[in-house]
Amino acid sequence: MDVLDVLLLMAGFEASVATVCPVGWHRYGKACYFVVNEIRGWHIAKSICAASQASLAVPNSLEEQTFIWELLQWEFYPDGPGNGAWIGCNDIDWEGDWQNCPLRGDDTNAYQNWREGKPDNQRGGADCALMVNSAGGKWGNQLCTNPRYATCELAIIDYDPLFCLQIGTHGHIISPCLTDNHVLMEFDQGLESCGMACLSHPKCSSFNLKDQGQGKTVCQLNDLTLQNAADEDVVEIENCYGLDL
Ligand SMILES: [Ca+2]
Ligand SMILES: [Ca+2]
Repeated sequence: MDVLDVLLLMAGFEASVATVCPVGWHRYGKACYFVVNEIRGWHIAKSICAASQASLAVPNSLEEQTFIWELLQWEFYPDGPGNGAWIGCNDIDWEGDWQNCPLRGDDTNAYQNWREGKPDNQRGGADCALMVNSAGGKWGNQLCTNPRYATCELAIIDYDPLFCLQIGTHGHIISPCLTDNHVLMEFDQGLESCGMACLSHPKCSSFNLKDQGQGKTVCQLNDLTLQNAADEDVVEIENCYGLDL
């Protein structure tokens, strides 16, 4: 066989399921985001997120801020999220002690995006932060009871995927590829990026890496799972399952 066929499977299918975003959520980096498309007070919005084991989103970088803001723009195209969308920053417990976000002027280098003059303590209790539509997403603070949209953030379990590679006595990887009719997509990628692509694809449960020669590999993402395989094809190697086709 001049084509090196490799079968790679993530360790534990349940673990890999937990690392993809639920339907309707949007992946960015190591988190999934969901727009609460109804106007609610900050505490209710927080509990809506909590119902999905998520928290109100906290932008921790310019890139994350931009992603969340563009998601809101997309969700509420073309006018944006009305009077704004709650984020997780608040000084509910102690006036001026902003949880999850630094206070304006904080010198820790933690990301902040307060609009001019914010946060303040207008009307004696503007304890919850939001992305302000009219300020291009910069943060303001308002009464927590104000009805606003919101964005939830769900961290993805961060683990190093473990791959099963069956190595023959000659040192080559000998596992055969999965059947072609389970391929979701294919593209040129190396081992690590192919595995990461599979992790971030909601339907990917396994992948092939085909050696095309001259150092080139093709990555195929598959939707084949153990449920699709005949019992006699499944092999278990320590913590990993593979398909012995
Ligand atoms: Ca965040
Ligand atoms: Ca306050």
